[in-house]
Amino acid sequence: IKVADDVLIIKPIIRQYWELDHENITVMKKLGEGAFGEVSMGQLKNKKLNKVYQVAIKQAKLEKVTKEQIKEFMSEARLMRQFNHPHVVRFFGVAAGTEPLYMVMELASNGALDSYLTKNPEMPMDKRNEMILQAAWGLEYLHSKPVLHRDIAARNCLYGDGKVKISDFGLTRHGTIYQMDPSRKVPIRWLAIETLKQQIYTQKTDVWSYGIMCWEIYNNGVEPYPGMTVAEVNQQVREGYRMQLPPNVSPEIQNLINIKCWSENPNDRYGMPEICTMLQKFTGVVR
Ligand code: ACK
Repeated sequence: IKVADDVLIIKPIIRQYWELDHENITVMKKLGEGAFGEVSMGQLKNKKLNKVYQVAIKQAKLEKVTKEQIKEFMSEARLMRQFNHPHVVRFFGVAAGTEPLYMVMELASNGALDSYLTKNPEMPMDKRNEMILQAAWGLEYLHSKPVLHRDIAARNCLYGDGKVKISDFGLTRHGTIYQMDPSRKVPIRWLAIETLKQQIYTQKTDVWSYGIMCWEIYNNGVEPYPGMTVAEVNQQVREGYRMQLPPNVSPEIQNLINIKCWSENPNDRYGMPEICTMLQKFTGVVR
């Protein structure tokens, strides 16, 4: 196999305990295209425990991806292996002994949250409220690690067994503050005002994006700021423009999103623990 200088990046992880063998992984049906290549459903065998898991498998083909992308794939794997939470997608490991690289994770029966929302427009309000609470639990957990997700959006969550699960940790970083290279492509519609202005990421910018994702959940997965171009969003959010939620969303939740997620001053926003507390009280749903 031609691996050229990428070998240097792959070698150190081969001896890790979370390395899986290709022979224990069966790729079955293709689910879609991810950032690094195909995502498929399949099976993972654990020979010691004599168990077979239904899993999702992300593939990365070395000849098709850049070194930078392989690094991202590996850093995603490295981060994910420390997570253990019902609302964060479970990570089984990486098979990196040969090509293509496999990242193996929990299979979410309903796939990506944005497409689930699009396909199920008749969903009752109670279920939407519970979804935003579940996502809040997942993000609260990540912030407790502490990591910043930096790309909270319905497209980066999964839905399965009645649970929202935060996924796609490609941009996730350890710590509580992160300054990004201004030349990188970013999801403008999900960004907080201070990220638009200064490329700064904090727990409070994740909270803003979480608010945008709540908006998606109440709007059947429609793209945020409908009818506006990215340039218009960038300018108008800086000038104070905020989206409206549908009128049937309860005033408490309207307030939570408008004030506690989208205030211009990050100090006026809630942290994830406060959001969880508020939503638990409001919905009466407990952990
Ligand atoms: O909406 P989908 O079927 O759900 O289309 C996308 C596709 O792969 C490309 O990302 C699906 N997908 C990704 N990860 C998982 C997973 N862990 N479980 C189930 N489906 C997944 C996603």
